[in-house]
Amino acid sequence: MRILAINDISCVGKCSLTVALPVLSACGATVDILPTALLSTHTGGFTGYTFLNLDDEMKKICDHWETLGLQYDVIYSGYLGSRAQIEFVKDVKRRFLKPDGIFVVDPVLGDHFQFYKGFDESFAAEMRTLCALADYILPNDTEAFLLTGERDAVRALEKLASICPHPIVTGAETEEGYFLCYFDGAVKKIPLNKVEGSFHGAGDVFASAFAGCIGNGFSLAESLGISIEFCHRSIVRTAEEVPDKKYGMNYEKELSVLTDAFKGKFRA
Ligand code: PXL
Repeated sequence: MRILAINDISCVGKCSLTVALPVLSACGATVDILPTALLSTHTGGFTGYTFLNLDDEMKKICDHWETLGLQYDVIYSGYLGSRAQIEFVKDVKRRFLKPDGIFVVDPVLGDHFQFYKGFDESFAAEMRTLCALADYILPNDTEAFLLTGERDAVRALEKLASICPHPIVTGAETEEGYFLCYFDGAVKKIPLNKVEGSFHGAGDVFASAFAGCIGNGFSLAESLGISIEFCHRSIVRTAEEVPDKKYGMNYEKELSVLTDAFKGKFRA
């Protein structure tokens, strides 16, 4: 299974491509990368970080790839550095996704009901147009709100289901409890064990595992089950081991959740 991960390289802080590469490799995938930006750290909690937008380089990289005839089973996009990049990713999907390939979009916009630095309403509106081309989207509760204007995660999910067949809202807090909700012909809910605290990079850990599972032929419910288990164990470990959560998740020693799940299951 060959997957293209489109995301930034944050050199420190364990998110985006530095997470996608090892996690997808543990899922047995051949992972190619299209970096969107190069940062000294991610933008969540660090100050003074460097940011190099790779808009022009992405175009050159893709023009070269076209001469190689590359085609992907899965394209998984995450952090995009500009509105122009969102447009470009639509083009990448058209050029490089196999006709029966799967397009997974993590619409990275924000957390704690706020935009990440550099993003705004017009960026969210553009991101919605990318979500409309996806088979699966994985917003957190904040992103579901920023995409739909609905604070209630289930109502947001219902709105998202009108633009994408399989929206998945990764953390919904209601009076009923804490759960992941997803749409698969109808709204479905999976209860989650909440660990107190904020875990930077959890969305990337989860989305990378999900893309690896769904691309390898696991069902939607199976893919969610495996990714939730992997992400939850990584969060528990991070809560115990990482004093400063902006340095990201200690997911590495939990990769066996994925390698075990994938025993005998790898697509060529
Ligand atoms: O994990 C999401 C993410 C990805 N990439 C960059 C970020 C963030 C969240 O802060 O800053 C650069």
